[in-house]
Amino acid sequence: MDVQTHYRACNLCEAICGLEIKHQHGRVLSIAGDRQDPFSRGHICPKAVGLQDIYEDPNRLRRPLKRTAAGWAEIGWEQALDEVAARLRAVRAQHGPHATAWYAGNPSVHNSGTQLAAPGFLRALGSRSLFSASSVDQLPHHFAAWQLFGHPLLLPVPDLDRTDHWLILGGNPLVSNGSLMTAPDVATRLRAIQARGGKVVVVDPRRTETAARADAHHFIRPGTDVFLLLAMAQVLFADDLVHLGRLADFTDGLGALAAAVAGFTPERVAATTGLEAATIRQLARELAAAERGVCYGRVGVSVQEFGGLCLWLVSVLNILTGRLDAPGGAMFATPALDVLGKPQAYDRHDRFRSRVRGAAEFMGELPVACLAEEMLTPGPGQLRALVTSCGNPVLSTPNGRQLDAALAGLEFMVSVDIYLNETTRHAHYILPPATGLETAHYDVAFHALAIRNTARYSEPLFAKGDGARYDWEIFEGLRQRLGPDAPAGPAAAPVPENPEAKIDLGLRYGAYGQQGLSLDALRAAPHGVDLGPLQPRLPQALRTAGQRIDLAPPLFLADLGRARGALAAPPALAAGQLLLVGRRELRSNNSWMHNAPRLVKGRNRCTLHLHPADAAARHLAEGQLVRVRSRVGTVELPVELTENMMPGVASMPHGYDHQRPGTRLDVAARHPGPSLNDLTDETRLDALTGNAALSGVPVWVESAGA
Ligand SMILES: Nc1nc2c(c(=O)[nH]1)N[C@H]1C(S)=C(S)[C@@H](COP(=O)(O)OP(=O)(O)OC[C@H]3O[C@@H](n4cnc5c(=O)[nH]c(N)nc54)[C@H](O)[C@@H]3O)O[C@H]1N2
Ligand SMILES: Nc1nc2c(c(=O)[nH]1)N[C@H]1C(S)=C(S)[C@@H](COP(=O)(O)OP(=O)(O)OC[C@H]3O[C@@H](n4cnc5c(=O)[nH]c(N)nc54)[C@H](O)[C@@H]3O)O[C@H]1N2
Ligand code: SF4
Ligand SMILES: [Mo]
Repeated sequence: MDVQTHYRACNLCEAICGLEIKHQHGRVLSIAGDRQDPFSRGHICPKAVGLQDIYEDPNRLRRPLKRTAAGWAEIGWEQALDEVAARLRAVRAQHGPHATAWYAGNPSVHNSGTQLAAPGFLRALGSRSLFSASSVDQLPHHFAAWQLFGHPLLLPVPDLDRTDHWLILGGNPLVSNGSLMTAPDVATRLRAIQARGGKVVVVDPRRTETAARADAHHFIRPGTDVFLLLAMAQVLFADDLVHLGRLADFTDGLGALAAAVAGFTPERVAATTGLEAATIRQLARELAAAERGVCYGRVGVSVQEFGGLCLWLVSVLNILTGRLDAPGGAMFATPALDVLGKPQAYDRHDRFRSRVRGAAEFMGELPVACLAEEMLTPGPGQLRALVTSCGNPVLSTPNGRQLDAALAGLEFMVSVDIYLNETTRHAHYILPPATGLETAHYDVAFHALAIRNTARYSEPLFAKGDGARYDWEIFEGLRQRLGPDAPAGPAAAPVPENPEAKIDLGLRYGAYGQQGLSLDALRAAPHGVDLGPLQPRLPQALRTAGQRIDLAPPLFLADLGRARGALAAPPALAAGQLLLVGRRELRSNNSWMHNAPRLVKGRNRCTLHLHPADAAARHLAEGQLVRVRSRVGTVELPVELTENMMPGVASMPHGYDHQRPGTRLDVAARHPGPSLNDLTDETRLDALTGNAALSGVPVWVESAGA
């Protein structure tokens, strides 16, 4: 057979780059960017080749595993689904439906099969003990979208291709390739802003790879962005720079907002944030003065104690300057497949609370920072079982060691996952779906968050392996065995609902259905279709009462009390303490791609970055092994000295520690690195949204020999 070419979208991150894959005899020969993809235009990052590594990885699970007295045993799918369903039903019968928890990890949203089929399984499971990576990532974004625009999934994205001024807080898109902003090839788009005379400004406690390409960078003390943003709003009012434009017709609460921010002058917040008052004024005035400008905040401002307020204020700045829903500002995509549901009032907040800590539910979820305590604390309602899908919470959630211990004590655990890793080693069964190059893909989530309207469907490159199952077949198999009308014994042969039918239906009834968009139309366009630049959608798209925006929602105004308290009495650091923040690396992807040989080769990337002055004060030299200690744990790793860190701040990547026994990760286990989440503290939370405050953890750093 000749060499063949396959085109598909990469599903490893939010950028959904088009790939051109050469293959022959069932083997990948090369992976390159698809230059005919109208959106990504040939761009890829080094992680794309990881798709080949995952496909070929001998450690990747291909058959269900069952824990036995003699170790892991491979079993057949029907046996696995029957036994897992029976165990889940037994826990439900003995302890009630809510005693089984669910954790959905990051790749859930990068898999159309999981995304479309897991909800049916969850309905059959009937538990409200639902947890996901959202509460270590982006609940503040959803909370602000719900309060301002009426639905947590109505997330505005920066219109990069038309803006002249891009203010970035707590995001490093040159490395992460963008988040809650699907924008393949950020580097080129960023250069284009500068080429048309625009400006890019970064606010971050680290001079990041993005900051290095920006026109300006300002250090900020971790966790204090709320004060910067409040002061910027204050400056807009004080300097008469508020111009709502057409937003004025459907925006309320301007007076209440002005009153709420009045006390937060730049002078009042300067010392706390570490920014000069003049710099804060300049940031606000430049944003307002730009022809087209946009403020964008991401993980760094979301995973902190005032994450909800921060993401509210990011949108507030865009509204006050009239840039919401305007070209070059913050706009809403018009996705070809829209999953928003019926336009009814959104009420999924605080309908119930977590048992131990009393944390409020949001979007049907509880904060994952509460997961371990719900398993470890005895009493009625204690969690007894766990289902994980696409997640490695032992490495990804705060105080991972505590969760590690809690999982070991569960009555039952099952993981839908492709690796035997730090989390799934505690499972009684592991159900591995076909993945990556073996699956069809339509990006349900990220076309809806893209900076340009596009749609792309990918056929599987290779048939799934003999006897393998797709993720949606697994969830459908469990759903049918779990529902109220499911037979007690083995189920009849499942008749799964194919996700492709759902995608086709969604496309036909979607915004471009009348123009003929359907699954067949996308199949005929293997490089994807361009549906044009973002279009203004307000006020029609608003899901709020009367389709109006309230700039000053009571929940945010009430939460300002917490911020005022923190400004009046900042949490004191003990002598010698530093603040620890996270760091992403280009060749690493959260906790799970360290078993890809092409990605982990080279130097050790799991290092502690420290400013030379902080190192000198502790008598630490470049490369030395240091001990980092927080309230919850201690880890050791080498230190790298760099002026790119703000003095008083240290950074290290998350997702490491593959040395734990019982995993099957031959490549990853050879590469050192402790887990950042053995230091992060499960008690630090954004009280408003339930998101973990992973950033700004107080730590001590000393020589490991001390
Ligand atoms: N301290 C700190 N902690 C963080 C962060 C941080 O910045 N700092 N970032 C947070 C963020 S933003 C996120 S999103 C989370 C991510 O944390 P998680 O939700 O744990 O997600 P991943 O680490 O990406 O783990 C992916 C898991 O999915 C499995 N997997 C991969 N592909 C598939 C597939 O196709 N099907 C199935 N069933 N499984 C698959 C992998 O084997 C792995 O177990 O981490 C969070 N944790
Ligand atoms: N290569 C690679 N790409 C990825 C991932 C990966 O692990 N590796 N993960 C993917 C996932 S799940 C996500 S959610 C996205 C995240 O995408 P981004 O949000 O771009 O992620 P980060 O690179 O973590 O950027 C967060 C920045 O916030 C800064 N920061 C920390 N604390 C604060 C603070 O208090 N204030 C301010 N202003 N800044 C602060 C950090 O120094 C860091 O530069 O990336 C995705 N892409
Ligand atoms: S940027 Fe993201 S989508 Fe693009 S090739 Fe890299 S991992 Fe894949
Ligand atoms: Mo994430």
